[in-house]
Amino acid sequence: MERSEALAIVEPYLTKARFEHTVRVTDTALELANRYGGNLKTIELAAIFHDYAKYRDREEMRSWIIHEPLPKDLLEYHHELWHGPVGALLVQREVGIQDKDVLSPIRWHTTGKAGMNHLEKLVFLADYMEPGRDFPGVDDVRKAAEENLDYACWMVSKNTIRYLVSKNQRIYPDTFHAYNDLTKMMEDNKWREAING
Ligand code: DGI
Ligand code: FE
Ligand code: FE
Repeated sequence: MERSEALAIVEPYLTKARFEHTVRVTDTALELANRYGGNLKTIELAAIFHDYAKYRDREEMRSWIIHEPLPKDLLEYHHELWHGPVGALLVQREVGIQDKDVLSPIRWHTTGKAGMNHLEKLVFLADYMEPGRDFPGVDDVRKAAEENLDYACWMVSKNTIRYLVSKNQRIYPDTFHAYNDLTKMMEDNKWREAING
């Protein structure tokens, strides 16, 4: 599927601001793929559709989670988490994309998980650091993204958990699993000074 066709499918489901975010995530993911590798067509489609379900009705998403083979524990956590797993399902059902390499980055883009694959990391990171984002610490993530993909993802994971704690929010287990897994990777890669600094 061509970029323009994919964007035309997603646009009606998003607000103008979210559509512009989607375009920036796509360009950022493609820049990361140029640096770190990855199939450009696959990464482009995953990025374009990553927020496909963002504005679906909450009760509709709840119903998908209840009736489809999606983790039921999602229902115990903030509904903001639902658009990733439900999005992957609907992109498969409604758009007809069957490629697992496109669907899984959509599935995991909000929480991350342990053992993220390369494309999952690219979308996870691009969603966080696209040029329209203004999170505290985002410039450090952008700098890290020029050096080491895992290190940058680790910072995203850490910043997200810190933010959620500051908001007294529950943290979904996969969000912790992503952090623990990336922290272990940093230790194994002797990035201790980055962790301690
Ligand atoms: O859809 P976007 O706004 O582009 O970005 P996103 O899908 O990464 O994140 C949506 C929100 O989800 C963001 O504010 C962080 C939040 N989030 C990520 N992990 C968790 C979480 N919220 C809760 N409550 N628990 C989590 O584990
Ligand atoms: Fe999202
Ligand atoms: Fe997004």
